[in-house]
Amino acid sequence: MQSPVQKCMVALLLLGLCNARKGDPTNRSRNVLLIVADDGGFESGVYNNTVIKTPNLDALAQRSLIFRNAFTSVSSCSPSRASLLTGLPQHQNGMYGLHQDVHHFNSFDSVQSLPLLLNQAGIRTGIIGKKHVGPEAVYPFDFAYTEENSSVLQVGRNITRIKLLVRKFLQSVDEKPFFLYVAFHDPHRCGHSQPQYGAFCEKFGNGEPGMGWIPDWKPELYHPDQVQVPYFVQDTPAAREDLAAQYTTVGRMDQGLGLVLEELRHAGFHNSTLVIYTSDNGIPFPSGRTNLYWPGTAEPLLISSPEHPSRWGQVSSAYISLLDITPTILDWFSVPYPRYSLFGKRIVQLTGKSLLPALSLEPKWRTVFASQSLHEVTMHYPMRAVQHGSLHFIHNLQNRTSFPIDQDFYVSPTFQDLLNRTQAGQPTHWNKTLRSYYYRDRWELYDHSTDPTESHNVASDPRYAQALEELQRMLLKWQWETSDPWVCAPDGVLEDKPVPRCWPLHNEL
Ligand SMILES: *[C@@H]1O[C@H](CO)[C@@H](O)[C@H](O)[C@H]1NC(C)=O
Ligand SMILES: *[C@@H]1O[C@H](CO)[C@@H](O)[C@H](O)[C@H]1NC(C)=O
Ligand SMILES: *[C@@H]1O[C@H](CO)[C@@H](O)[C@H](O)[C@H]1NC(C)=O
Ligand SMILES: *[C@@H]1O[C@H](CO)[C@@H](O)[C@H](O)[C@H]1NC(C)=O
Ligand SMILES: *[C@@H]1O[C@H](CO)[C@@H](O)[C@H](O)[C@H]1NC(C)=O
Ligand SMILES: *[C@@H]1O[C@H](CO)[C@@H](O)[C@H](O)[C@H]1NC(C)=O
Ligand SMILES: *[C@@H]1O[C@H](CO)[C@@H](O)[C@H](O)[C@H]1NC(C)=O
Ligand SMILES: *[C@@H]1O[C@H](CO)[C@@H](O)[C@H](O)[C@H]1NC(C)=O
Ligand SMILES: [Ca+2]
Repeated sequence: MQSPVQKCMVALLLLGLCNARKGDPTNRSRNVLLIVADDGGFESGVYNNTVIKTPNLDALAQRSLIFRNAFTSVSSCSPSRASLLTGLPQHQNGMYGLHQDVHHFNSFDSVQSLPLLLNQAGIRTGIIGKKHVGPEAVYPFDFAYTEENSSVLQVGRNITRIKLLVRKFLQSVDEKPFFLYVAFHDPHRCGHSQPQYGAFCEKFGNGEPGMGWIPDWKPELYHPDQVQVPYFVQDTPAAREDLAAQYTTVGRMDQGLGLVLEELRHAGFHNSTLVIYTSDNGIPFPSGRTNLYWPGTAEPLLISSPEHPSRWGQVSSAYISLLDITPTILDWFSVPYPRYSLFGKRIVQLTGKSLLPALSLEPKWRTVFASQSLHEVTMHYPMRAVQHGSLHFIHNLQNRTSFPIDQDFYVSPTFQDLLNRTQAGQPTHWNKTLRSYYYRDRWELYDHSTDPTESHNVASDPRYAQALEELQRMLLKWQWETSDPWVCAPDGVLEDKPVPRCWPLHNEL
């Protein structure tokens, strides 16, 4: 029997890590702290919202490279987290939709995830907050306080509890480097699960009767008149009130982030830890979460490296995918991606890239891909998309069916307001109609250089014919490279033998 330490040494030797660490004259240990917001967006000072108070995010940004063109590859919680932790899009890692309850999606058993690879390389791993991925064997963590064995409100929204758990993790680290993943449940909606705490759980722990108390939280309240209504949300009293509640919850997360970073500093890891802040999917408003439009996929992304101060506080325009996070963290730890296949002989390859070079020099990255299949199990609405510079192209594989609405968003004040106004024939003050939201063109192409709000679909404009063809080609190439089972949909059937190819259905699509 080998002791865990011996096993680790063997693993390290196999990966050539022991040599690398010995050969490194500074022998500095390198750690990673990954902080992920749940349904967080651009409600922060660093992203130029001038109303909301997010002093801790803003301070982190002063020690970070700030990305303005970062995108999730999928606008749904479990699929996004699985993609973040594997570097593989949802259609390749198997997490096609939500993990919990009846939805029951899981990644394939043989997927080699980031926590698994880091664990094998002798790096201590921890997760605090919302995990929402499985199976356990694919996503193992040495230290885990998640919804699987705690209350998600406590480990995901109670910032005092989170602070104490981070402290516990940091006190228990040995000489090994660590990867700590703090996954806030804030600022996710609450109306569907715990309406007593408000639409965004903005009252949870505020000290009022029945709300409990979070000792470290000083709630910031906002008046509905104050909020900045994004272009994709209707400007009505109901939506403004919804946004004001969201701001208060973002404020709790911001204060939590401050506490987490203070724990890191206090434990002496401030100068050896790569800190990454992002969110899993767009905000839960129309065109946001569950959509591949800009509001559904654009994410905040701050990367703070103590070793790369030259670009601190700068804003990068490079196009970044959250599929790049796994390659970035592997690069930081010098852990190679293994050679293996999931099905058949095809070797799994990461299509993302390490973002570390961007910390020194502005890169020319211009292309990101996206892929969504479901959210809830009933919400099959496959979409594939590519952004290349200012062009955003979306393929709605099954556009003849109505775009599905999830349970959580359905009961939200903003969506109820849209339904009520539409039913009553009142002005919605919305940029879309329910009809146009439910029924979409199969091909959507938006040119951000002239149309930043994605209001005009130019897919059938002859001036974009060549660009459209090129984008379709790029997208299909990526689908083949990432073994997308939907690659032939909606007008063909994929047959793997003798060589994978699409056979026509003649279904007039
Ligand atoms: C590198 O640091 C580790 C942990 O502090 C220590 O055990 C090891 O001896 C150091 N190696 C060298 C070559 O200094
Ligand atoms: C915020 O606005 C300023 C001034 O327009 C701009 O220079 C900066 O890049 C913006 N920041 C982000 C993150 O977009
Ligand atoms: C949750 O699991 C971790 C081990 O992963 C364990 O240390 C911790 O005590 C558990 N917490 C609860 C509340 O059961
Ligand atoms: C938050 O956690 C702290 C520390 O565990 C606890 O004292 C407090 O009661 C919790 N607050 C709520 C609202 O659950
Ligand atoms: C922090 O790390 C950087 C790069 O490794 C080093 O140059 C700097 O001296 C360190 N600062 C402190 C206060 O240790
Ligand atoms: C779906 O896309 C096709 C092709 O662009 C279009 O003709 C049709 O109107 C779209 N919508 C529906 C509901 O079929
Ligand atoms: C929508 O209408 C229902 C039924 O009349 C009402 O109960 C609800 O408060 C309304 N919600 C909004 C946000 O207008
Ligand atoms: C949506 O709103 C934006 C900003 O107000 C505007 O530029 C755009 O033209 C609007 N789109 C539609 C379809 O009305
Ligand atoms: Ca989410």
